[in-house]
Amino acid sequence: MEKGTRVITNADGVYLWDSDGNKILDAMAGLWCINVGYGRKELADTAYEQLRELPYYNNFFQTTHPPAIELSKTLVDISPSQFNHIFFTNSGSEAIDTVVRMVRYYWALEGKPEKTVIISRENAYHGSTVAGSSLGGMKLMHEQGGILTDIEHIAQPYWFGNGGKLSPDEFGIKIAKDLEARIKKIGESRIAAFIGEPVQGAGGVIIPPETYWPEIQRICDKYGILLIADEVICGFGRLGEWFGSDYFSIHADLMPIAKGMSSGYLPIGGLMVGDRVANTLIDKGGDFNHGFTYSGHPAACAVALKNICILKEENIIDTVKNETSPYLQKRWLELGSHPLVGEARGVGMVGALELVKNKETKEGFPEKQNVGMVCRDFCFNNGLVMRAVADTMIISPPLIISNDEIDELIAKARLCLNLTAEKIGLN
Ligand code: PXG
Repeated sequence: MEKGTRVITNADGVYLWDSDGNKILDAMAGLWCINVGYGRKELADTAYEQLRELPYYNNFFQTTHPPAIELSKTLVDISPSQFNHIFFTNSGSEAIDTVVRMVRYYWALEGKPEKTVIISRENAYHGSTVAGSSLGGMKLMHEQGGILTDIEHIAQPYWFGNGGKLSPDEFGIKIAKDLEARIKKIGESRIAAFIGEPVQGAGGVIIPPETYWPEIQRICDKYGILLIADEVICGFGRLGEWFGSDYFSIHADLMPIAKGMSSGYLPIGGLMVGDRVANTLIDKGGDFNHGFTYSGHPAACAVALKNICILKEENIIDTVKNETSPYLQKRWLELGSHPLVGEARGVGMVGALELVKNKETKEGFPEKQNVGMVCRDFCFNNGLVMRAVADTMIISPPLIISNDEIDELIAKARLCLNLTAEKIGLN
């Protein structure tokens, strides 16, 4: 079937326009990344000026340049106190590849080279390079190209889908304890690290119960394994704090970052390296033979720096925390009463709606009915980008969305739920 492709031609604030002239509210912030919104002239100017001043130089061989130095300082400033080093990459996936090499190198330097196993979670998303798709927990991706050895996946903290009769808090503890069980099964001497997104994004906005992260932290601390918080989506204000780790009080050893780091204006990512790992690498290691031609590209660094300045100067993260995200969440949860919605959940500037056939029993629709895609298509055709992950509808709007725009988002989402219910004959 000829599906056709929508061509997005220009954008401003929270809105996109396509080549047919349709105006669309982008409730996905591009791909979870346009945190400061579209149309920021100052970011374009910054890139232009930097490209004229110094378009390229590398960060190898004891060289660097002012944008990389300034951005490093700023990242250290805004991140939790154990992070005093950054390794630049061009994407989240490259940051994840860096994690795998760095974690194993760390343990080798610590005299424990047999500690190579990294534990991740089912349905996690950590990128699409070989390391990223291996650490990710998406079966469909594993079937395409296989996975790296010494990667394990435990259950995800998905209360709506798997909580059964347990309260969210009981379920959070139970699922976190899977980590301990897996450590014991594989053997403590082989386990290098645990990795998780503070809130799972691409997997369908899976928000862990409050008890989950403290229990994960306790287990990582007990066994001395490295804790990696993948902040590619949660970082730079998405949860109303600089990092998801701030929101959940996670004390991570490594934090991959990307996306909101530059609000997507130019590709850049990185791995924030905590003192525990950095000290070993510096004291015991020689050169870490790793890096990319464009790591810490001057224009991308300059834009990321300016983007962080905008987040600070316009008080965007405080506004999200105290004004717009409470409003978004209040309005979003109202959609939970819709006949098609089994659960509405959200935190900060992310949200999910579970579309179900039966609200009481939580029974879902047959996969082939593609209800999520039906709803997503109604959204697109009615001026709203809302994503479908199977039958879970998800949002992650730009952080600068106003309360009026939130009202518009909710009204459009409700309209599309109604149209979906009507189309599939649910009333
Ligand atoms: N970690 C997380 C948590 C991510 O969400 C990556 C790593 C990889 O980043 P790069 O920059 O290499 O893409 C991501 C990326 C989706 C979708 O369908 C999500 C991402 C990428 C593409 C699609 O929601 N997240």
